[in-house]
Amino acid sequence: MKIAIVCYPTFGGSGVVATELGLELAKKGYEIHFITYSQPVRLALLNANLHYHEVHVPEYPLFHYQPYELALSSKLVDVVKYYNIDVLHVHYAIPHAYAGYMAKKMLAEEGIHLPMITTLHGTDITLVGNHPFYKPAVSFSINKSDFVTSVSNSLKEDTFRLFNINKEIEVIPNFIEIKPENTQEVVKCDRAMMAQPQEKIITHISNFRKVKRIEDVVKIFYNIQKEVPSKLMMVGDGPEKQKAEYLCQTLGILDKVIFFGNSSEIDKILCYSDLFLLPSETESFGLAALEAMACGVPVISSNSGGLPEVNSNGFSGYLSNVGDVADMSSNSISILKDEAKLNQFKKNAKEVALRFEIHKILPQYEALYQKAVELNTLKNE
Ligand code: GMT
Repeated sequence: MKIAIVCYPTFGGSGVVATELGLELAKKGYEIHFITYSQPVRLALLNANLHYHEVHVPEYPLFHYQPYELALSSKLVDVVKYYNIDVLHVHYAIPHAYAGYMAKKMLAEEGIHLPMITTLHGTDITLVGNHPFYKPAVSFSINKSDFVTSVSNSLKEDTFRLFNINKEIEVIPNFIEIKPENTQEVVKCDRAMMAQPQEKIITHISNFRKVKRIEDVVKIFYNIQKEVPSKLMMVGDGPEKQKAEYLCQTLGILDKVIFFGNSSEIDKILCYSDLFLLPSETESFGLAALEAMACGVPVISSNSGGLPEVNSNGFSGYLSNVGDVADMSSNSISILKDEAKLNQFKKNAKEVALRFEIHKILPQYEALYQKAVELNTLKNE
């Protein structure tokens, strides 16, 4: 089967999910075509089944805003025709579902019927898509998709609550590839490079946007380091990073905090981490938390959105109300101060992550592709 995948190529969760999905499908023999404006960060083109088509948007002085959707839908039409694509899978509704629908309509004019699956990831529904300037177009393109999936039950409920949707939404959670511990792929863990043996390592990974509540991360760590010798690893980049740096300076903890910037080697950081902080305002799923848990790192998170579907309270970590820095701090300290509890939570985190192992989730996508192709065949008969 030939599948075209449209996604954002950046470090965000939706792009990571789309890329990992495509890579795994290619390994299984599907022909995968990524279509986006630059090569996805986790995409290594080392498989004959993998193709990457770059969308170019030529600059023209008249355009105050470059018409990306137009260029994307034209590119889709070309790729679908040239490679005989069977299914189009768009990740993140804005503007991908809209551009996908336009491509579908253009292709239909030429007698080519292309089924489209839209996967909703989070902020395309809860923050950005919900804005009145986008809402009608987002509702329209979700309703015009042949199949719709969301990454958690919470996101599915949010979609029905915020939009006028007349389609079914199937929940297919984020997934993780767990590498067997005895393979050469397992990363070399360089803990000694980052901290003294008696220090605990706390980690946060995100795109440093407002929704991540980066200042809460710093405040929680400030409380932790007063009780437990520790270091904070801040991984990622974004608009809130500078504020976090200033706050660390004001609190006098700059020497205990390492700002890494964006990294495509998060395994190498997670392997020596003892605790992961994700106090987000909202999180449709929390892929970063799952990635931490898969490396055996317990998670201290807020209880917003889909996080309770991933982080099991009192087992793989703890959940607190958004903004409750005191509760998140005392939960962190209670785990970090008690070595036996910490080791148990590390084991539990790995156990919960196993539920989202890629080979358990992938068949749901494969079944959906099959359904989409069959429906299309029926339509064409
Ligand atoms: O977290 C972000 O801001 C990035 C965003 C994205 O679209 O790339 O992540 C969203 O999609 C991820 C993959 O499905 C989810 O795991 C994240 O929870 C979700 N982020 C939010 O809902 C804030």
